[in-house]
Amino acid sequence: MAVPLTTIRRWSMLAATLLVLGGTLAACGGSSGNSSGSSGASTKAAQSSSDASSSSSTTAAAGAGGSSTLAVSAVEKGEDSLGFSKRTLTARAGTVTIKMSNGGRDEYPHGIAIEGNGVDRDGQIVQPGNASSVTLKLKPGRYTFYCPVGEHEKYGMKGTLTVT
Ligand SMILES: [Cu+2]
Repeated sequence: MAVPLTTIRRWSMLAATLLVLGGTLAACGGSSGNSSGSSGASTKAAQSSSDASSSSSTTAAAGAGGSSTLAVSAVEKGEDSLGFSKRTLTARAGTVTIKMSNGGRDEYPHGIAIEGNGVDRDGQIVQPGNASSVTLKLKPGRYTFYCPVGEHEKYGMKGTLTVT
């Protein structure tokens, strides 16, 4: 009699723990100040994937479509003249990653972000000598990639990502 009861308790404890874990994942993150909505929730899940404990539950399946990785570098011509090495990028629909390298001789921190068609996700902001990347599952359409630091987008750190 006691054995099945204990077993049931153990299972319900496990279920409760999983629920709490799931709730924590959804609640934390959000430092980038994105608007709410489904894309916001997935942003948070991806950002917390660095927690070892959550890696198994937050790994998104790639699903249909391919995956592509695009590379750009930050370009600094002056305090108010910034940019990326490319103004246009193209990718096939599916999982798209943009990796932005912030060169070791740069002066400012930079990051890479993608926005458009209901998605908006920021990669990390990194100091010179490091790379920032952002990964999103994208449908065909036009998106903007930009640097989320200060007014860098206004000073030229943006471009068009076309997904076909
Ligand atoms: Cu920047």
